[in-house]
Amino acid sequence: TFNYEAYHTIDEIYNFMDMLVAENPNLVSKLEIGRSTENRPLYVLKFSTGGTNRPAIWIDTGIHSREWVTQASGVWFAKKIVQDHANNEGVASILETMDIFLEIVTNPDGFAFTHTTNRMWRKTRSKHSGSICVGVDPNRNWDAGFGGAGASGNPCTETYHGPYPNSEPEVKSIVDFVKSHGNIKAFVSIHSYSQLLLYPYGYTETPVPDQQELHELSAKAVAALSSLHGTKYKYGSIITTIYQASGSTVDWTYNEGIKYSFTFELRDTGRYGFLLPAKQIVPTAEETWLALKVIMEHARDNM
Ligand code: 0X9
Ligand code: ZN
Repeated sequence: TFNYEAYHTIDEIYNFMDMLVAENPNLVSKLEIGRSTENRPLYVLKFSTGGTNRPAIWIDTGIHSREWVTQASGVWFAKKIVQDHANNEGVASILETMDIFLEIVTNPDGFAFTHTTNRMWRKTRSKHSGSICVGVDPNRNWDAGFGGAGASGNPCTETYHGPYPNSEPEVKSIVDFVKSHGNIKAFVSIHSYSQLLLYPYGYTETPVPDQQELHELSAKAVAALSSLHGTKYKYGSIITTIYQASGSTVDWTYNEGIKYSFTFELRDTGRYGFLLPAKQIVPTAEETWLALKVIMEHARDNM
């Protein structure tokens, strides 16, 4: 049986996904939306009780590979969805009308590299002519304010935006999936750390048209999160709350028409940072789930 209180390798997580599908074939399926630079499959778990192309929630974890509590939380979310459905509680009611898509290992090459070579690897593992440096920041590679302030054109930096938008197959595969699906109502991209709930924009100070609704929804989500263990979160737009970041995921999804586009920065605030002790995985996932449920229910009730 799977240990949710430990960090796992990519093989262990891929095995977990196959087990979950095998044990719950009427709820869970596994899609391959593309391949990484190093040809690893990009798997997305689909949770669906039926219908065709139902309105959907997207959740991704681990787009920055070193943010290990996020992939670990993604695994816990997958199990939680299955359990809630079996017990007809929690997210079960959402699954009556909506599908959930969950990409746990969104940057598999980077994640493998954090296990084999460099625990602090953030980027993808693509190569670039004219530079010895490897990797693109997959949270600067999206086609929203691409190449603007808050990203770098230098391949040797941690925020290198890449040669052109969607140059990274890990990003392009999601872009293609979102466009071809066409019915995604909420998109949540999960990072660590800093304890923040953020909504667009990151590339411009111009507030989004839905700023007030997103701000109020953030307040509710953060209140739910904090109610469990007292973890304190701040919330607001990316640019006003953390810093300017161009070409980031949720700016693109928002501009694509997905109103409920959010990014989390999970625990902690810097004591352990990316090296969050495994003892904190389950509490982190549990509290985050309460906020996710608020966002999912709001999306369902406002579509
Ligand atoms: O710099 C980032 O990409 C994010 N922080 S992290 O430490 N996880 O790297 C913050 C950027 C704001 N988030 C999004 N725009 N999604
Ligand atoms: Zn990140």
